[in-house]
Amino acid sequence: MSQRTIDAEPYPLAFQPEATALVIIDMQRDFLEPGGFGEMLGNDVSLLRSAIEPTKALLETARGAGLLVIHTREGHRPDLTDAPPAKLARGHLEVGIGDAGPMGRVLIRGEYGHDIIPELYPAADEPVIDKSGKGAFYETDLDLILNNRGIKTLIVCGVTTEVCVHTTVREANDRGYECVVPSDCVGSYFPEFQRIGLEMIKAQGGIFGWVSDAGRVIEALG
Ligand code: C5J
Repeated sequence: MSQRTIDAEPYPLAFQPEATALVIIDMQRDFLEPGGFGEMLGNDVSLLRSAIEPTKALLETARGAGLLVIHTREGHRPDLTDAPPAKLARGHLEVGIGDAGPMGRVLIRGEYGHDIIPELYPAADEPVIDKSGKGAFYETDLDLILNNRGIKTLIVCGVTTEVCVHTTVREANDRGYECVVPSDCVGSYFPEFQRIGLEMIKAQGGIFGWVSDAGRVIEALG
């Protein structure tokens, strides 16, 4: 196996491309486009769009380098049997999870709004993990897929930084994976959460991961 290094904080991350996966979290219309769940929660969804181009560049490089690429989607079964009542009630939304919105039923599998944006659409051979929670390991087969492929290092992109990206990186860290988050490939509706969320990952000697950026990760994969 070939050993390489990603320039990152708090210190360079050694990795082997064969044992590394790119994981793209929840780049769905429901979070990135007007009329979806993100907007229903009162957010300015345009704030997430800066993550699209750097993630696209990294995705193309990862595909070229032969990395395992995994996509996730947050959402629920049409009958909502996998949606905790507490999640459905949260926020007292006028139009919430399961209700009809401009892009179909909000956060429901199979609906237009639930799918991944065209810029980052999964290739036919790339696993898509449908998750009902914020973390990509919770009640999914992600850990099984990664283990079967001998994956040790995760490059984690997507939205939102302090919610599903953070939860997934924390879950991965507890399972023994080394995670690097490219700062320009993640997005938040709250600029201060974006900044602090990234600080939290790399603080205390990399308490649960590393932070880099698309350019430096692409260089390491090149
Ligand atoms: C949220 C996510 N923010 N994908 N989901 O509810 O971060």
